[in-house]
Amino acid sequence: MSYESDDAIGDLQFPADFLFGVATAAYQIEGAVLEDGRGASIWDTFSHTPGRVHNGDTGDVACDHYHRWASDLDLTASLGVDAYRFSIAWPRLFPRGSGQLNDRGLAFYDRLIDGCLERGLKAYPTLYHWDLPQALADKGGWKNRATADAFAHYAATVMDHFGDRISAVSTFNEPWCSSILSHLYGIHAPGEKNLDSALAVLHGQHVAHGLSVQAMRASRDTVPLGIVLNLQSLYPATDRDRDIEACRRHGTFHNGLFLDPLFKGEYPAEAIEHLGDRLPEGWQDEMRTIAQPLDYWGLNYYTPFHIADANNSQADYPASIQIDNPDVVRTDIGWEVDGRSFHDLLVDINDRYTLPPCYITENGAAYNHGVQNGKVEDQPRIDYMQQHLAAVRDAMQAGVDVRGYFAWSLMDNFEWAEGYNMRFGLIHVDYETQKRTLKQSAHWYQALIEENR
Ligand code: IFM
Repeated sequence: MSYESDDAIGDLQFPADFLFGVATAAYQIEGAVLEDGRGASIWDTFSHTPGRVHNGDTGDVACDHYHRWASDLDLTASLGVDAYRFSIAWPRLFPRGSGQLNDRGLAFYDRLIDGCLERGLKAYPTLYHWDLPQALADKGGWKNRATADAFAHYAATVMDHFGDRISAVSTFNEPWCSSILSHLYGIHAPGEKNLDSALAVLHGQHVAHGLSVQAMRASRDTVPLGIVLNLQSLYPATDRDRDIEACRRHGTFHNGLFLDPLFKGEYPAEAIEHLGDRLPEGWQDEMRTIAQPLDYWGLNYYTPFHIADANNSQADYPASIQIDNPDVVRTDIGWEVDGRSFHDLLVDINDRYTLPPCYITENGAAYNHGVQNGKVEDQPRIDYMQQHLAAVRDAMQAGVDVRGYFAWSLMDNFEWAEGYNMRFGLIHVDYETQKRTLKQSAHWYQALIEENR
């Protein structure tokens, strides 16, 4: 199914107070991993482990944003966006995750946040975009309750220090990735493949989220707090009953294990029936801590999934598999392009949960166009964004309370296990020279924002 949209910029009208932004994350752009007292994170370890990241790429230098933040913010402001979403590297503030606070780490984010405000950009930091301090990982990481306590302390420190200058704080970015993708599928750091570990990490992160919300509110209760989820838009691969049923189970596992505890204070009953004895002992006592009232939630959205039954009686719940549809448009990373699925997901989640207002905290496409004659002609990215912004607009017309949209990403960057091989930026980065070039899509986004003023 494709989402037919011939919307011109003029048709992409949003309310006057709708927020337009761009997003990045610390390890993907900062580089300078050994500078000013920063400690190591699990992504330093992982990317330096042979065979983990495409081409052996690491975030050691990345976009050198740690040194180029001022000119990068100039470029960000030149797009006309209202807000900049970035993440704070926990190991820059607490090199060992807890204990000694590193003033030089704080000073970097002081410069960055003040730099945003000087340029009229609202600052939207995220606390955890996957760079767990290695020192905490060495003691069990998210499986150790002490990590959740350390995270709450780090969150309170961020709020104490920056709370007077930031517009919102997201606790976690895509906890699905830092639990399931990292501990069950082994694709992201630390690269484990173990369902029990994945469930322990998932629960540990939920607890850390709840504790951090409490700690930040105790520090300052005026800054909006939320969490960013990468929910999946799911379709049965066939109309056979067993695939329809597998698709439902898949949603319970991959979406329900996040939405239900965070917004209802419980895990889905069916997931508990199958997996309850594999959650960490005493999990029941922590559900109230997890389900803190939030001021907003963030949705990161890229692509739909088609799901079939695993046809394997030995498979763990949800015993589902993903099927690739051959006849679809795909981005360079191989992800299906389908704006309709974005609309469907927004409407479906809105119908099934009582949620605070939503921000689209990431949306974008990997296309690897290079610079030719000083230009980057990336029309497919424009088509993608156009289709997905139309989906947001239509979902809002259908009653979903969406308050803003952050394009992923401000600039090409370290795309995790894909290294520098996949480019999601509105701005092209030449990694040899660190030269930035605004792509055609950046100019298009600029014009769209201008049109909406
Ligand atoms: O680059 C990532 C980002 O860090 C988290 N969301 C998905 C993006 C594209 O894979």
